Amino acid sequence: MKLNFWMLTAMAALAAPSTWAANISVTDAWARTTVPGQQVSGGYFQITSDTDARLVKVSSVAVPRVEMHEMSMDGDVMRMREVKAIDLPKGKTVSLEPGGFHLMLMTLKKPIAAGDMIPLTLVVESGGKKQTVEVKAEARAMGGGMQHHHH
Ligand SMILES: [Cu+2]
Repeated sequence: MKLNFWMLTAMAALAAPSTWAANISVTDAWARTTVPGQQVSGGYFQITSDTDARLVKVSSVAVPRVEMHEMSMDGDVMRMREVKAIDLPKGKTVSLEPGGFHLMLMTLKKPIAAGDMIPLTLVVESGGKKQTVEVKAEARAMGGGMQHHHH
């Protein structure tokens, strides 16, 4: 009985949005296609929370390692660094895009082809609690010269 109770509780928690949970909307999720041998790609999306929150982790069952990075200008040199969290101010759309915050999809085992759907699990923290948001990023080729080098 005890086991059943906890199982039901766990299922209910998964099924029903709790009252504390932030309302997170993620749009235009995409990932960059890669060529054979390339082990690193970038992931991007727009995310909005209806309450002050922070994106604290992103993972994917399809990608061995996912990091959150920020690109910024250091003098006239573009640099990027890993960030532990991305702030999601209430009601503000935060863009992960080439040249700013982005996901780094690392240690890829096989190339990402155009049209591939990359599942992403976002962990968002608000009011000291965490919730997950499932997103699918569609792989697209990106033209233009800005290469995303590994560190
Ligand atoms: Cu990066």
